[in-house]
Amino acid sequence: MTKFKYYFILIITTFSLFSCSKNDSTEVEPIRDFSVQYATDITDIEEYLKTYTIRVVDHPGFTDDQDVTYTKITDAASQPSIWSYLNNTTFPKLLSRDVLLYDITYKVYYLVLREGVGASPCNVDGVLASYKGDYLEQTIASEVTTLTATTFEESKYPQQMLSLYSTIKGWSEIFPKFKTGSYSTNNDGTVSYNNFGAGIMFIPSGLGYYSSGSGSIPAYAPLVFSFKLYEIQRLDQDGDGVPSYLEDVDGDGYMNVFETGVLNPDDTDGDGIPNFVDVDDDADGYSTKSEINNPATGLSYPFADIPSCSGNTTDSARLKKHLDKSCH
Ligand SMILES: [Ca+2]
Ligand SMILES: [Ca+2]
Ligand SMILES: [Ca+2]
Ligand SMILES: [Ca+2]
Repeated sequence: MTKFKYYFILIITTFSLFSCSKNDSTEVEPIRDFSVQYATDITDIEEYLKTYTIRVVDHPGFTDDQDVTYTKITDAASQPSIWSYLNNTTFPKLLSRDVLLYDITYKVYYLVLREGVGASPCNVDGVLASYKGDYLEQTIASEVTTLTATTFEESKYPQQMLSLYSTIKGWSEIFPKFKTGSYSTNNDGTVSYNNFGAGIMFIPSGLGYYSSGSGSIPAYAPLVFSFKLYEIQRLDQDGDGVPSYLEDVDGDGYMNVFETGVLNPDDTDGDGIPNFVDVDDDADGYSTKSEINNPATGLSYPFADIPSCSGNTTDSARLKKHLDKSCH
């Protein structure tokens, strides 16, 4: 009898759970598998590269210089595809960068219209940039699927620096491949930019907004950004007095952030916290800020003048004391 009672309760419970989920009208789609979505995205991006052509404004000194318009190819003979610039020896030049994130290697294509002549940001610096963003999606009309690109944002006159540390991953991976230009102040106080880096990046959704989308950008949409890099701002994320780009130990322009246990070339003491966000880079118990302080002036040494443990300040290959655990 007790046994029967137990089964009865179990059946009721099971049924009520089942009917509950059945009546649930707001079903949430589980987040898609990243590798499956990436395969879809890269197919769409490559289709876009092969079926669209660009027109670039050449108007030095004016705000529309290097503006880009995209057009779907209707005449292959007169309209070169973006793909036709792949590994070109002159500009425009279509290149790609492999980005490893959560065990997936994303290929990010970027078109270099112009490299620029100034300095490159590292991947955690601030950038003053104008940009136009499009998202890609497959739309179905009359049972025909078509890849479409929709512009969601255009920022022609940048007012503020954007930190690559907090933008989408795609931006922080591609901006370091470009340089700023030169600028001059006009009589009316406005600034003219010349010879700045300009390009287009093609970002899989896993390095963009992925399942969340953003504003009018749908979930899982690959993004196409044309951009111009006007100025950079060197940031110091850990506030130790050494700008982050000078905490890039292997000098590749990227502050790597890896999971603990993975050898990170930008993490001197190997504690899993890369130097640019580690206040004690060599784990000697003394903060970097205190180690690079010049007792004669009470100020931080300029980076190039930070001495080694033995006091050497001229050997360019010396290990600076804030990275040497044997002194402080
Ligand atoms: Ca720093
Ligand atoms: Ca690095
Ligand atoms: Ca560290
Ligand atoms: Ca230290």
